[in-house]
Amino acid sequence: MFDTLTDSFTSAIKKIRFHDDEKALKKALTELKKSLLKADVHHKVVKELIGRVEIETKKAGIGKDQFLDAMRTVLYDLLKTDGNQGFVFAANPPTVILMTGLQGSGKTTTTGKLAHWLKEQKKKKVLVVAADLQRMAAVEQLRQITAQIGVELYDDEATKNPVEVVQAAMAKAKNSLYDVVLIDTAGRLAIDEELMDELKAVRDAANPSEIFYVADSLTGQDAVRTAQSFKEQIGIDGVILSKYDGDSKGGVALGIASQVQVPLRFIGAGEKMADLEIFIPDRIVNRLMGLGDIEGLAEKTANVIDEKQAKKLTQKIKKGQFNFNDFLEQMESMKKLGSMKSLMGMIPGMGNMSKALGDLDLENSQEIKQIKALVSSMTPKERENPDLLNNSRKQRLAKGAGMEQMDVNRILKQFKNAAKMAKKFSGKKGMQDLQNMMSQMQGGGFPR
Ligand SMILES: Nc1nc2c(ncn2[C@@H]2O[C@H](COP(=O)(O)OP(=O)(O)O)[C@@H](O)[C@H]2O)c(=O)[nH]1
Ligand SMILES: [Mg+2]
Repeated sequence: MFDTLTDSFTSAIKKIRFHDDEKALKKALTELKKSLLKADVHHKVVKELIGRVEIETKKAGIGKDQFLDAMRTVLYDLLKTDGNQGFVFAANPPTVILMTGLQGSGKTTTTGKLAHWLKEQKKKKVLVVAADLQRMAAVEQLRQITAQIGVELYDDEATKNPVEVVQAAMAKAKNSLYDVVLIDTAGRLAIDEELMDELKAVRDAANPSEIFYVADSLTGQDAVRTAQSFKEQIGIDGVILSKYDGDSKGGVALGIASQVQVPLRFIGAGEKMADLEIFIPDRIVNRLMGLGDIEGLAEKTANVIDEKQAKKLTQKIKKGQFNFNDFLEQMESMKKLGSMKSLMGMIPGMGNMSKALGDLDLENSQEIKQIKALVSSMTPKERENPDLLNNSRKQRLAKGAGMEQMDVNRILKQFKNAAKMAKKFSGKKGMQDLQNMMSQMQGGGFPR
């Protein structure tokens, strides 16, 4: 999901050696600056980031580890803005969220995604409220979305007054003990007084726990400006960036929180209901630096397999026991997880590969089919411990899966490396190990 940004950071990191001089630092920073600007990060944000990384690195002594540390600290400060992070439940349910934004920004879709996320990941009872009565099709769109995800909708086509709808919906939510109420509102193509007046009336009727602003990331800096106006006029507590999968360069995600001074809470990257990711600054920092996000991956997986299984899996990864049986199981569940691109970015060491594998179609990819064919012909014991495979077994497996023995060796080796890497980075010492490894690599890529 953050390919462009991650590329910018990882290639800057590679430019600095374990011990290095000011010239190298300058060179790395200049390059980082260029690529961030190219990715559409606002120039003031870039300036601030580069300046602080330079100061912090010099303070600690120029070298790869210090550079990494400085970047991590500065990025974290940049992304972490005062206010709630992720999704916060109100002390007294229901938690009421008012969804706002311009027309076409992705409010209705995002309301559906958020409802889906709350239902599947947090096991909450959610009521979605259709308070966009401006467009004829708006209620119908929400009806289809909520039916698809199996979440209840409150709508009332007898009235054109969103305030009435919201009042009735709130009464229902309280009586029927809903955990969360998500209110989808009308937008306009641009900010106007009428819209703001309607929103204020709806806001006062709903008395929301939080107001989310949905910003279309494809509109770049415009998204930042409109978010600022919404903040001034009705007050917003969080931003959700939508359409992050589009060909936007992604830079807006880096600057929006610090520019608007409101935390970025979620990112929507795709048209499917599962394509919503929670934005937690310290996890994102790791991903931006190409270090993956084991925690996020485990959570996302828990959405599809159950929580116990996900814990077991994390434990297995930590102990280096992740095997081909787990792999097959994961492949099956991953189909339900939304876009491959965002998943790959969460796997340590795989960030670089996410571009290549980004549009991989799990069901139809030749490579995955081969791996599956290969794994299916192994005995359960062999899947647990591929080291049991001797040459003649490998040869037979290759034949069975329609490949050369060379391919079998390659797949086994890749798998072993991936499992090793995952283990390494999932432990408490993971980040330290990674830094050490990167310093030793001196500009090389991750070993495959
Ligand atoms: N590719 C992509 N399309 C999105 C995303 N979010 C919303 N859309 C599309 O953007 C269009 C407008 O979305 P909608 O939710 O109706 O916007 P609203 O007017 O703010 O309610 C629809 O065609 C959605 O499918 C996203 O994250 N990725
Ligand atoms: Mg809408």
